[in-house]
Amino acid sequence: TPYDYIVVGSGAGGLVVADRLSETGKKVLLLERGGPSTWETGGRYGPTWANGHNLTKFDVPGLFESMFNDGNPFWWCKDINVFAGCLTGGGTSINGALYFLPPYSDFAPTTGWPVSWGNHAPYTAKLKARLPSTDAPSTDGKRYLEQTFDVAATLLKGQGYRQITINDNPDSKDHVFGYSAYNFVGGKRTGPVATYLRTAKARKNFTFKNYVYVLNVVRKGAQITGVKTNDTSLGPDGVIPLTPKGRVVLSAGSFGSPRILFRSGIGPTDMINIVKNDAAAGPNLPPQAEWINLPVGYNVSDNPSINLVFTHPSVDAYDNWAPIWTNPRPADSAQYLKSSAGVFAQASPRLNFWRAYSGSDGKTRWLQGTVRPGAASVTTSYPYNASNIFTITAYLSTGITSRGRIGIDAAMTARALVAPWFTDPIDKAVLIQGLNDIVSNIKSVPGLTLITPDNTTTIANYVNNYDPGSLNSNHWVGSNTIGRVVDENTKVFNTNNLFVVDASIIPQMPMSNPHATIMSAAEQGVARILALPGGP
Ligand code: 6FA
Ligand code: ABL
Repeated sequence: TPYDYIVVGSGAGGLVVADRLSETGKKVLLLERGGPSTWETGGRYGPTWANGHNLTKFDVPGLFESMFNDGNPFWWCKDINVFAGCLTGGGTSINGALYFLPPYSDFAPTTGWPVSWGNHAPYTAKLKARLPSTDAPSTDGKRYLEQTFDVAATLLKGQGYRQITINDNPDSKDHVFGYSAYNFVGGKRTGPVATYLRTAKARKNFTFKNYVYVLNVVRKGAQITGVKTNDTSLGPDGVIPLTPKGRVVLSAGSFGSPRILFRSGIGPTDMINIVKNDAAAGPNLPPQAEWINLPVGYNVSDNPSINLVFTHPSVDAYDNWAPIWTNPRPADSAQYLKSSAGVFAQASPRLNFWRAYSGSDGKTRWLQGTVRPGAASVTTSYPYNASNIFTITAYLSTGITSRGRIGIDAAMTARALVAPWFTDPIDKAVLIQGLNDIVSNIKSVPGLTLITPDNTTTIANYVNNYDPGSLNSNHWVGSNTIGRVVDENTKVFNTNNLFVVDASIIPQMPMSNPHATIMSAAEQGVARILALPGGP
């Protein structure tokens, strides 16, 4: 059966879009390549300690760190060579759920947005109304495992930082810190899955399908007539048609949406030629005369980030989160099962901070920091007490000038063809300065020791020798930049009825971990799609 709207991908962008489209009563189909995630969506992958409680890995916030050391990590996209969630909820079902409402600059013309997008406030207000934030996610209102907050707060106050409630002051982003903010509700992962998807599913005109992989859009010149999927039960050759005035919205993420465009004959010629040479995908391309040349995959950014690892005698490293899946601290798992309270009601971060820097080119760049117990890796010549370790990750965000490129290889794996970090050495210089500032007054905090890098390595050498892949922050944006690939209504240039709404349209690094900004952008994008004449 034909649909008025087909939305591809159930992540941060796609769920907002699909829910708002379905509010209008039009026939909406949401296709997700992955399987279920939280219990509510049909997911059943939970720790044995939670048996009988209807809880999965994706429901319990305190299981977040176990995403990275599981024997069967079925939630990662296998054909994207960096972390990306391929399941109901996309990234929002596996991420740290840090949730920071956007400041003005996230949508300002100076960061590349069309002028008409400048006032994000009504859209962010809609988001906030559906999905509130909290910086005390435990249901008893208490905060747990706060030693790293206290140590880092002392350190930062010595550098002129002041404490705020982060989401009460979204535009205060210089020399500020606060308790980490999340979109957990009732001590559980909530995100767009337990809000937008829930309301969409309650509507008769809305259909959601898991395990459907969209290969390409079917088009005749500028007109999209449907999508081609891997599921031949859905239509001849797996093609699902649109109604005559129907529209497709791609929300397959910063790697997934460009790949679908390439496979639909939209993008740079070198990428479409890779598709053409693929035995399976090539025959689905439109004739070469109908290829649409757009800079899909260019102007990509991701925060360059560097981890500093410390010890402090007061810190409980929480066994570096290693036992949480199979052998948690009994009092903590019991408390969570009883009342959705305690350590397991929160992901690992405890404190976030921001500071503005001006670079030698006169441009302002913002640094964001995240503090958490434990560490992903330790390299040190010091003896140290592993039960006291904690990490400060420093991310360079809004204002970075480095850019990379996303594309596909011959195996059709989506990857960075040009890594986006430090292509401009001034970004690197600013991050080095920021890291030096973070440790500048370390001696004023008794017992605080920097162990990675240790005192045989300068910060500058540490950054210069950092494994480039480890600079990845999982915050990829820009591969379908608004104004270059899509117009200000999020419509792909030179098409009649193809739209993109996800992280890929964002022209430059948002201020913070980006999923709140992506959802605000989706609220605004879908409002524009609905307001645009000519639709169903
Ligand atoms: N962002 C935050 O704001 N706070 C965080 O704490 C945070 N943490 C993480 C994190 O810990 C990790 C490990 C990762 C990978 C990301 C994190 N992020 C965080 C970033 C945030 O999750 C992403 O920026 C955000 O989810 C991106 O939203 P998008 O809507 O652009 O894209 P998604 O990846 O969420 O969703 C795409 C969906 O499309 C997926 O469900 C995918 O399965 C589906 N899809 C892709 N190709 C498809 C196809 N061909 N057919 C059908 N479905 C497809
Ligand atoms: C984010 O926004 C980042 O994308 C994640 O990388 C980060 O989680 C979360 N938020 C929480 O701050 C980190 C984990 O804490 C590490 O254990 C892990 O090694 C790293 O992600 C992998 O990128």
